[in-house]
Amino acid sequence: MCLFTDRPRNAAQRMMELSPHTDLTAHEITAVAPCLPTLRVQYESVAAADALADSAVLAVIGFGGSAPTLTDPRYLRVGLEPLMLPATLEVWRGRGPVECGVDGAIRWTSDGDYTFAAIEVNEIAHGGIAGAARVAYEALSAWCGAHPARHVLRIWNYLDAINTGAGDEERYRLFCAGRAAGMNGQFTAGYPAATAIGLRDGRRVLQMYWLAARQAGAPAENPRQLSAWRYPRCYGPAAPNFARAMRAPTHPPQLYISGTAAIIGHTSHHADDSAAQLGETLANLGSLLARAEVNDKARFGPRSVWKVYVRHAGDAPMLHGLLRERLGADTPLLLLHGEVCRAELLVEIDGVQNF
Ligand code: 3EB
Repeated sequence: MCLFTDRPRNAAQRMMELSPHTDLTAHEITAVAPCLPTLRVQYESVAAADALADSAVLAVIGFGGSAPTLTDPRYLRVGLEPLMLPATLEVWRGRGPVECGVDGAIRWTSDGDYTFAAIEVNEIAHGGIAGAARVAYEALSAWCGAHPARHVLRIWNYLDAINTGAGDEERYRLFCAGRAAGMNGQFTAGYPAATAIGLRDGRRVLQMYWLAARQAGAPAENPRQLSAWRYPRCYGPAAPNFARAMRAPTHPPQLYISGTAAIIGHTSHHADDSAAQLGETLANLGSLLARAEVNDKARFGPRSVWKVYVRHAGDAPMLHGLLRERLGADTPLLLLHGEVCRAELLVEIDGVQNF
């Protein structure tokens, strides 16, 4: 039983509670001056080399052991195995052409409007996952200060064995502590949207990539869920610093949605029932989209893409069936074998909704 006990907040967190960029109403979100074209995020069953031949391509992400290992700086392989569907790449297209660079351990590609950047940090070299997360977020914070497309909209964090360790020694909690230390007051206007998912590759390497833009986005929260940075102490010494979603600075509007699971308030629901957790997760996504809505017809469907992280591969056919029933045949889905950051959570969904 986790009682809600408030934790001391740092100055950045207190500012954020007062920030006009959090807990925005739909009207306020619509009022953010949009200036960028939308990044086109799509799942494509093509060869990576063919996707990379397009000069508008900012990033190509391959999933699992059968995804190629390529040296093109726009390409990243993530160790999560795809489930159910034929091997699919995630392709990001901007306005092109794309410039590439390396700053220390960070490699990036940018079209001037958007930047895709990635870093991998070896845990052993930094005393464990907390040290690796601190180093990764310090590098991100420093990079933000030096790069023109520096407003971070969305971060993905992948780490091995996310639920290993008891209580505050759980690797996810240690990751959160390192992340909070490395952020070091950088995100005073609001945290980016994020995902943190566990791999099972035995490689103790924190892999992080992000999307940043020339103009800041507007974080959005979910009225059905407590903001993660306000989670009480029982979930660990440092709260997870992310926004539930990020409204990109685009016209037409585009919403980047953080990893979303069966959490109401701050409490996990339906332990041991992945179908019920999926229902709760979809209710959370519905509530988030309703809150951020600028066009009431845009909900899921072909103008969105979703990643579904499934803890037990054996649940995938059932979850996929339920998702097709609930979202229809035309909603792009990518099911991945991944571990959610609370041991009792069996499924998590993140995505991008275009309005
Ligand atoms: C949750 O809502 C589920 O630590 O970056 C979702 C999205 C989750 C991002 C993160 C964690 C993170 O608390 C877990």
